[in-house]
Amino acid sequence: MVASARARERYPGRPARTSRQRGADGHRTIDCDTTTLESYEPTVRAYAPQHSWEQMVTNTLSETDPTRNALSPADMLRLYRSMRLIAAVDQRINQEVRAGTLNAATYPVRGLEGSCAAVGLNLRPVDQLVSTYRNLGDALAKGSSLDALVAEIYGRLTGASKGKGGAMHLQDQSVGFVTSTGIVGSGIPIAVGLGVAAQLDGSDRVVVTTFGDGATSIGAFHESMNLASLWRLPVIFVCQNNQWGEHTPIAEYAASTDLAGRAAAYAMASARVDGFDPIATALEVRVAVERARRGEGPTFLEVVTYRLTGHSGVSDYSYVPKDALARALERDPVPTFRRRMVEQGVAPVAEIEEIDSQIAAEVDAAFSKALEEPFPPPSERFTDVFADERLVQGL
Ligand SMILES: Cc1ncc(C[n+]2csc(CCOP(=O)(O)OP(=O)(O)O)c2C)c(N)n1
Ligand SMILES: [Mg+2]
Repeated sequence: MVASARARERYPGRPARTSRQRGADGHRTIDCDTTTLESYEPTVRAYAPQHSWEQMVTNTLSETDPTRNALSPADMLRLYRSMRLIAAVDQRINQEVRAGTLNAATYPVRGLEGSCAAVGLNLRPVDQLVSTYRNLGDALAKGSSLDALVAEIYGRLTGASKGKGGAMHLQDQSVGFVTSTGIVGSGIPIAVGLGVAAQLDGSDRVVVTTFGDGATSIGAFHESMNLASLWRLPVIFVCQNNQWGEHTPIAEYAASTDLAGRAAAYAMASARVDGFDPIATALEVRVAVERARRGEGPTFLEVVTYRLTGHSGVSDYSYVPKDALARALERDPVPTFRRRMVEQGVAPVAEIEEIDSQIAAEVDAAFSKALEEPFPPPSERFTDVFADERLVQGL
């Protein structure tokens, strides 16, 4: 059996790409299936290489896209609720860290609330999400249990990982929030592996991986993009471009700041979208999810935002130019979206206020409860650490 036929038998869900034949002159030629190739056309939708984040944001598709308000009021309220929850938990964590009452490695998500909520809005529990250390918004938007998440951050036994993962390694398998990783770019190949599994299962699960702008300069990013496009995997690469990799601005570490454009090298569909606009982002994510579910392969989304805080915990960020930060803060996603919903009459102000106070109460309750929970006992120290526990027990 020739290799391509064998591959098709083993991986029935994978679309055929090319078959190789010997040409009349004895050289190898490639016989392409043109219908397949047509749908491989990269569709980089809206980008222009820019170095200023404001230019990047204002040049996005969302500014001109006639569908930019095409979300139902119910979906807008779901988006707002999710954003508000993310912001409330993020603020509370920062407050506790600053007060010295929470000792954990935390990474603020202020500025990312809309883009995280936009991803969550379009995924089902069976769909999977792989995140980074900056994982709080992803975890909550994917539907992680608030109590289990807060208990995990405090290292308690009732945490989603029995207190052994902590803030940096949040996960909640019950809602498809598969894992978070601390090594820049390392979640990306994990998501591609999950995409292979979804394809081999013949399921319509989609996998989303989120990562920072810095991760696009990591080798694993490029290997993953190539394989995902080659095998047309149901994976969506969501790059949260906050313009900074730790203390270094993007233009100082990336030869090209045109991140969406990188997808073209792998013949992958891509779009750049204003991440401070949750509606525009949700619509782009929706297109990508629908493509993936239809078996049309991966999409790269560059979600342009700005880091509104320090890199980690409550760290100093005096190195961030004051004027750029001030302009970005004018578009702080939660208050901006709230104002927009009120102006457009999406819901009465009283209903929005009710959401705000409900969330404040839920967050208070989760933080109080976590402090009452026990720490894991010493007998738990080796469980769930290795697949084969005999390795650590010396058996
Ligand atoms: C492979 C690797 N190199 C360096 C680090 C240290 N480090 C942690 S976060 C970070 C910045 C990454 O920036 P980006 O990918 O843009 O994500 P952001 O923190 O801005 O969300 C770096 C360099 C790491 N964790 N892993
Ligand atoms: Mg970054």
